[in-house]
Amino acid sequence: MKKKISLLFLAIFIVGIMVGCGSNESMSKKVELRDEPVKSSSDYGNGTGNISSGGTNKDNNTTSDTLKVGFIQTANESGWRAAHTQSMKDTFDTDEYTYTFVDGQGDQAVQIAGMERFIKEAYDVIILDPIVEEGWDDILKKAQNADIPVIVVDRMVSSDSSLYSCWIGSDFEKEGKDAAQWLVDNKGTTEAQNIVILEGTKGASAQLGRTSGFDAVISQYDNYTVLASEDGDFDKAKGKELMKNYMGRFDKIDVIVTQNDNMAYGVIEAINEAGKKPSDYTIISFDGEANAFKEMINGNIAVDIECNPLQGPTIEAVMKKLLAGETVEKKLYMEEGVYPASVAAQEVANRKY
Ligand code: GZL
Repeated sequence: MKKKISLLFLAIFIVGIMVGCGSNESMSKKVELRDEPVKSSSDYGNGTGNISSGGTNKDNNTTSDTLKVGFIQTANESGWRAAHTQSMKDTFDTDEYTYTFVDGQGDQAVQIAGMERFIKEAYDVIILDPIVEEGWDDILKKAQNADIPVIVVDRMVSSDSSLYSCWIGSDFEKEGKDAAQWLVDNKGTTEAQNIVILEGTKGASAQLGRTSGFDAVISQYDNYTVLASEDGDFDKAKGKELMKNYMGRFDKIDVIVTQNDNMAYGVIEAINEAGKKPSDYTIISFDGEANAFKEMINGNIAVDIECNPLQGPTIEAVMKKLLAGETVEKKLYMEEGVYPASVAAQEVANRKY
């Protein structure tokens, strides 16, 4: 009798394992998105745009003989931005520097106040990521008169290039052209395609370049019609609202261009909440975040145009050349690629932001 019971338990145990494996095999291929939130500005600055200092040496005292490097960031509006800020912190918040970070809070006045303070405190270098391109001449002249080199990064200023040492960032015009060329290469030049565009923060270099680059290519083909191209401010919630607005205004949308991944996440939510599927559209996004690669694996985004935020080491190398009196390129572009959904599964593990 005992033998029969133990055989029965063994059989149940074996069946249980097989069912478990089976359920593993049949597990949905849906890739879970990272659930840690984008860090808020207060994770970096003290949230009020005031200066938060770093760069302490081993015994936690700030030494006066280390190079004083001040970095003024735009805000913390996206995962891309958080990665950019982290790259700068990893590079400059070390014993080699007295590193001070200013959270621009999305406000040019806060950024300018940060520059005023770095000039007053005679910093050795100021690194600026300008929220918008206009309105920098006066403060750049002030820094120049104080003999403090300014390195502009990521976004550009419209000021004359004699007012700053150099610029390091992405070729936004090329990013826009690459997006349009991918679309033409993959959707052809005959079938009618209605496009809606969700633009980034108005006046930001990324918004200006991606918009003009995309238009320069797509306007050459009669089968593509841009129904609307409006400001989503690089923000997920605003992108979601704008997509809802677009879906209410237009009966037929084929292509959705979001000028950063955060707005793409908002677009995907809006489409799902409308009872539709993101895969019913061709969604083209920018930045190349790991979460966007997961959306490509899940069939929600068709292609992502990379915009590399890991600029810290490049900026440090250029800064050292500058301070050593060597000549540096006035413009230095980051290495970037175009990632269609077909490569997302093999690439997602390599994404560093
Ligand atoms: C691009 C950068 C843009 C990103 C957005 O270099 O300025 O700002 O594409 C971010 O995600 O908000």
